[in-house]
Amino acid sequence: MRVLLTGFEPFGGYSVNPSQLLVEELASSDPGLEIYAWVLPVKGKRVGEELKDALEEFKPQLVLSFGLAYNRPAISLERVAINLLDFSIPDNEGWKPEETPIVAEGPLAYFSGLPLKELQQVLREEGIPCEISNTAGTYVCNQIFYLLAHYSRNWRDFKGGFIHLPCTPELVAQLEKVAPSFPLDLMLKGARKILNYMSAHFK
Ligand code: PCA
Repeated sequence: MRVLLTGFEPFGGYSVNPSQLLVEELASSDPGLEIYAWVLPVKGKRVGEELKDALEEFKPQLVLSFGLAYNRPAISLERVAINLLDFSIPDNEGWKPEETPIVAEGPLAYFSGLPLKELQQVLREEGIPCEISNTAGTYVCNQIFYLLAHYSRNWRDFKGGFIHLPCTPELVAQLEKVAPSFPLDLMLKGARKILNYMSAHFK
C-alpha cells in the first residue's frame, strides 16, 4: 500500500512540531509499506498546492495527515472538516483570514475517510489514550483536512483523514503555560498500529 504521511512545520511560537517528528521517524523506520513523508508549511495560501504536489508525486492509496493541537490530552482522530478559514493567530507568513471558505461553492463539511471507531478501539486496546474529536478547529489543520477530503472525492482516489497530536513533554517543558503531554514514542506506537490496521483492512 502506498501511504503518504503529512506533518506540519513548527508554528505559533512552538519550537518543534511533534507531527513533523512523527512522520519523519515513521518514513525512515517502517519497511513493508511504501511510506512517504511530507512536511507541510503552516501557510494557508500555499498548503493546498503543496498537498496537490505530494498527491501527484506519490499517488498514495492512503493519506494520514497529522498536526499539533496544544491542550489535547490524547491522540485525536478528527471526524469532521469544515469549509472555513478563521485563524485565531496568523500563519507562518502573517496571513489571518476570517470567515472565509476554503473552497468557494464547496460543501460545508466532509467526514473523515478513516474508520474512526475501529481505530480508536485498536489504540485503546494497546493502552494508548485516543479520542474521536468533532472539531479540527478553523486553522491550517482543518484546512488541510478539508482539502484532503475534497481532493479524494473530486480528483484522486485515496482514503484520507486527519489526526491531531498532543504536545510532547519536551515541548511543554519549554512553554510558559503548561499543557497535557504525550511521549513521542507512544504517538509513534499509535501511528504504527493505525498503519497496520489500515493496511490489513485495505480494500
Ligand atoms: N497545528 C495547527 C496547524 C499546524 C499544526 O500542527 C492546527 O491545529 O491547525
